[in-house]
Amino acid sequence: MTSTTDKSDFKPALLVVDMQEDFCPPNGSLAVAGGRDIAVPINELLSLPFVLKVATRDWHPANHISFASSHLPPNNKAFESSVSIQNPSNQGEQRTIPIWPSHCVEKTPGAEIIPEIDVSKIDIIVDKGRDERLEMFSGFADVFGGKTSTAASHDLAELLTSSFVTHVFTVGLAGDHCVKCTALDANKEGFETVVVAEAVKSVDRGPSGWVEELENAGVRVVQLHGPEVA
Ligand code: VGL
Ligand code: ZN
Repeated sequence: MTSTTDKSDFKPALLVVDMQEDFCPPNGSLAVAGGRDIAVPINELLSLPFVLKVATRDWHPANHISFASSHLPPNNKAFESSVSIQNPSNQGEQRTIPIWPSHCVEKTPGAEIIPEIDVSKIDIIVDKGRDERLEMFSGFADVFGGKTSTAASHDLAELLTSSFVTHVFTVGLAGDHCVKCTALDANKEGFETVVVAEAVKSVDRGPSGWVEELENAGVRVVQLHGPEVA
C-alpha cells in the first residue's frame, strides 16, 4: 500500500478550551454566565470522530502575574487594572495585560475540568499559563507569541501537525478571551479554523465584537444545529 498526502484531506481536531470550575457558575472565581451549560453541545462534539480531541486547562501558579494578588495598589483591581509585563525571553519587549481574580491555580479544585465534560473522550490535556511571568490566553503561544515548555505542557501546533490535522474546531471558555486567542492562533498556524457558537460562552455580555474579529481574520463562526452566524 502506498500512502499519499491528499491536499483535500479533512482531518479535523477538536479543541475544548478551559472548561474549568473557576470559569463556571456557581462558584468559579472568574465564572462566565452559562459556562456549565455548554458541556451539552461539547459532549455532543466529543462523540464525533475527530482525529484528535484536545482539552486545554488554564494552569497558573498561585503568584501568577495576571492575578490581582500579585500586584500593589492601584494595579490590583480585578477586572479594572491592567499592568505592563516584560517578555522574559526578549528583554525590553512589553505587553499590557488585564488583571483578574486568582483563578485556575494549579492542582486546586478551581482548576479541575468540570465533571459534566466527558473527559474519557479527550486524547490529551494541554496545560497553559504555567509560567508566573507570562500571560497565556491561547493554547498555542503566550501573549508575546512565544512557545516555551515552562509556560505550556505541550506545543499545541506540533501536536496537531503530527496528527496531520487540517481543520481545527474550537469551543469552550471564554469566547472573548481564550477561545478567541486560540482560534486566531490556530488560523495563523495554517489550520482551517472554525468556532462552534453554541459551544462557547463569553465574559462580555454585550455585542459580540470577538465574533467579528474572528471572522475578519478568516475564522468561521458556525452553529452546530443551524446556519452560519451572520
Ligand atoms: C481566561 C481570563 C484569564 C480564559 C483565562 O480562559 O478565557 N480568561 N485566564
Ligand atoms: Zn488565566
